Amino acid sequence: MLKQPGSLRNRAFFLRGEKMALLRLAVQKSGRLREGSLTLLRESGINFENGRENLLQITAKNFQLQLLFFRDDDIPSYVTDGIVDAGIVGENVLYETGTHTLLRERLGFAHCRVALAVPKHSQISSLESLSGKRIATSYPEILKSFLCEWEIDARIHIISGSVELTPGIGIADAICDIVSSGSTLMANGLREIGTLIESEASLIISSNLDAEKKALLDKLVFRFKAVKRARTCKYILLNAPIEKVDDIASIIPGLKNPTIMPLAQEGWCSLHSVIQEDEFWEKIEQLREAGAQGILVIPIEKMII
Ligand code: PRT
Ligand code: ZN
Repeated sequence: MLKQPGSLRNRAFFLRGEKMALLRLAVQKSGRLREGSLTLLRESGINFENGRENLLQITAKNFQLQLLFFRDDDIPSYVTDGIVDAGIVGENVLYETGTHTLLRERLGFAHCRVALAVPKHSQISSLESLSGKRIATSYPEILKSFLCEWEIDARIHIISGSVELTPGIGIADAICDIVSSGSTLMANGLREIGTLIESEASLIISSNLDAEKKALLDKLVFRFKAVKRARTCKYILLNAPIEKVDDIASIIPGLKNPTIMPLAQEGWCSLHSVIQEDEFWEKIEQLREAGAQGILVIPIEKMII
């Protein structure tokens, strides 16, 4: 009897008798990276079952891709050992595990930093004043190399979680931990005194991929970049009097030049362009001053350049 494709789904794609490779991508099983990773894949046009958190693997329906779910700390070594071909992890984990060379592409979500913090009223006000002090952290390697680089002789107290509580119970004078919004530090009466590294979710890849998997990976990276770019840009449309077009076009040059089209009303035209989200308000003010009217700003779904 013919085997149903479902029974082969975790091994390889079969297409008209031909066996095709599956790119194996490790994603965090549960935690802060899981949803962002799955959303990025979906926005990249990759469909897969809406997996329950206890699923260990899923195969995409329309791309030669298998997702495998692990704890984030284990992903770099699985990539290095060839158990998976690629993975998505926070850059902080790469620094901590000494695997930063695996990084292929920063993915633009789960932004955070590894930072030093001390109790609000502590005498410690500079990096130098950490000398001789105890610093609690779950990131001993990042902290060790930072202290070494700055020639600070402090003691590292390794702790696996709830680092922010340690100064309050007298275990440490300072902490080195992940900070995102800063509200955990504030809630625990802590003040940030310095950043060791910035981090975001990153795609890491094995150095031993065959040509077929490399091609699949390039395709995936191409899609990730298009989604990431679109998330940071907006499409802008506006009306302008013809005599102001040059000034306005110079404010929003877009990818090459703005598209300029005449309006039905004589002496007016419409300009279309792309702007970076973080320049948005500044540009809008400049455009209004330059005489733009009827400004529309629209999200972009994908952006290929
Ligand atoms: O179970 P597993 O080992 O897979 O997960 P985990 O518990 O080790 O990691 P998880 O899910 O907490 O975080 C995964 C990754 O998300 C981290 O390695 C970072 O790259 C990234 N990330 C982004 C964060 C945060 N933001 C973050 N805010 N990781 C942790 N935090 C914690 C931080 O430890 C602190 O307790 O949130 C608190 C601070 O947040 P703010 O917003 O109050 O400053
Ligand atoms: Zn972890």
